[in-house]
Amino acid sequence: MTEDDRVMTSPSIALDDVQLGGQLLERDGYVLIRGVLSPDQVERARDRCDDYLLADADAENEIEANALLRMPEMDFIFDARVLTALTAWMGGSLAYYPNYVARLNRRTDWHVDNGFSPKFVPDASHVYDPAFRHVQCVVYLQDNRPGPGGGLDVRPGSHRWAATGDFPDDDYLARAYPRVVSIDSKAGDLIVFDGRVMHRGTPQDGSAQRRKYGVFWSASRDDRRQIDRYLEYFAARLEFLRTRNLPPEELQRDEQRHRLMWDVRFPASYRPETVEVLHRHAVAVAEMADAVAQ
Ligand SMILES: O=C(O)CCC(=O)C(=O)O
Repeated sequence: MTEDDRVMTSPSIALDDVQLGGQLLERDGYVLIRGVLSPDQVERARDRCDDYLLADADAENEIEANALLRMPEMDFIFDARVLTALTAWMGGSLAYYPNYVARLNRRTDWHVDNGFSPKFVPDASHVYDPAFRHVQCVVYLQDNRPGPGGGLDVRPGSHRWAATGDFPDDDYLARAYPRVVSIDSKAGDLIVFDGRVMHRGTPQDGSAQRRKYGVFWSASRDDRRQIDRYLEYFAARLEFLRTRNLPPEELQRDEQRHRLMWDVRFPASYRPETVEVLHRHAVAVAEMADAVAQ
């Protein structure tokens, strides 16, 4: 199968189809949840991004966590229905992380997120653990379409490299999981994917009418070892970045974002409404300081 054979479709659920969502997440390594934001919420979130992010339509830029957490337009991250679904999918408990970020023009090629790859994590035993539950969440604020792009491509089932004890080498994964799905997301849908799944930003041919925005956050089960490994990865992230020969502006942007993650504190950095809903749903809120406090 070639890249041109990729399919632009995916099973999707409504936010209250929690049971089906869990089955799809386990089987495919991702799930598409329709309409988590209303069209009006999408426009308000886009307006906020327009105000905050660079006017240059081609540049890459981001809103770091502390700023994002102050924006009521981003409250969908803490929607009670989202917390309920994530808690079920994580096996009955939930932890959130300080890496909230809104991105303009993030464009990635095929990869497994470094935070879950034994290539980048010194102790990766937890990603092979059958009880591993860690997902990345993203809401794109435009439709995903072949050509203009605007969303995410995945290789369904590719999170299973861990179940077979494999090492997620990129070439190996592309061969072992040749089927490519370009997730048919609309603006305001939520995509939840297993941290180990191979994915990329949908390629863009430059014909997009709207700036590309995505709002990203991370969630896992509330488990000390899993939380610590991910925080340790972030603490060591700058070292990883330096070994990847990134252009200086990209390095600086990522360095700044990771430095600022240390300032995300609970409850001080969160809006009072958010603190209340996180308490009500018993969400464990991980902080970078926990990474060094042991
Ligand atoms: O390019 C995108 O939209 C996806 C972002 C992504 O995969 C990443 O930041 O790891």
